[in-house]
Amino acid sequence: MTAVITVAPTGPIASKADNPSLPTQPAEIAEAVGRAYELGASVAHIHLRDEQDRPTADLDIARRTMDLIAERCPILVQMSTGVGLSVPFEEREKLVELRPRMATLNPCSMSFGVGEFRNPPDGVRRLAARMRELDVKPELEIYDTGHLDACLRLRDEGLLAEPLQFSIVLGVVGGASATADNLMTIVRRLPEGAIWQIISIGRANLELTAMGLALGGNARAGMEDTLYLRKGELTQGNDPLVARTVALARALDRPVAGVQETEILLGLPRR
Ligand code: KMH
Ligand code: ZN
Repeated sequence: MTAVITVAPTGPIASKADNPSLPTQPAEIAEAVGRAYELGASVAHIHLRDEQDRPTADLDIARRTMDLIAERCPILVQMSTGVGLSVPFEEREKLVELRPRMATLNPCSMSFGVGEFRNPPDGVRRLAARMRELDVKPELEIYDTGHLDACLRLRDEGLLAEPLQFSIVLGVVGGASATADNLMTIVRRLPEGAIWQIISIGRANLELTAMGLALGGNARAGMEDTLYLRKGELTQGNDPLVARTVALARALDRPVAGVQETEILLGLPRR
């Protein structure tokens, strides 16, 4: 069965000092996303940075980035409402007003590395309801089993439409660690008909991405998740990470899905 590959080119944490090939400005992000599309990605998970490369929810920067991507390729934009640890939730949630096809919904507050990732329950409900009104499909980012339970409560409150689309995010310091056992535990608990992808942060990125694909999940690739192609070797941009993940899928006899097929597989509201 086909696999949906998402590119996550930037993320909220790394800087060009960590890896000089990190795309941070709108034109750089659009270029990286365009190349990822040509390599087989059909979804782009977008974090925005301001002129000083700091995480931002600035709507003008968001609009410009989305426009530049749309000029380059028809990839489906999945806007991060996680944005960055330093950006208030009340600013982050405004990003869905631009009506990207998808946006992330992080159901729980948590420790996140050395910082705190704030997702207040009333704000999460408000954002879920607004996304439903705007036909923006939530990509549910779960970092532990309790986050899955929180999403099921949102569904039972009528705030999330089926099929639920999960990212199982492992390896964040503050969430479940990136182990095969944790992946299996969460996959086993997903509700019937759920769609999911593996996001493995850091050292175990390759192994758990391969495992997630082998289990029938979709997969994410990009410098948000790892700055290294292999131990001690910085990746030269997002291309090698995307190309490797596409190759993993194909090696597992899972062709990668194009944009139209992805819209159906992810249950995106028709526009
Ligand atoms: N913003 C990070 C703290 C998301 O994209 O919604 C977590 C994150 C999740 O990147
Ligand atoms: Zn993100």
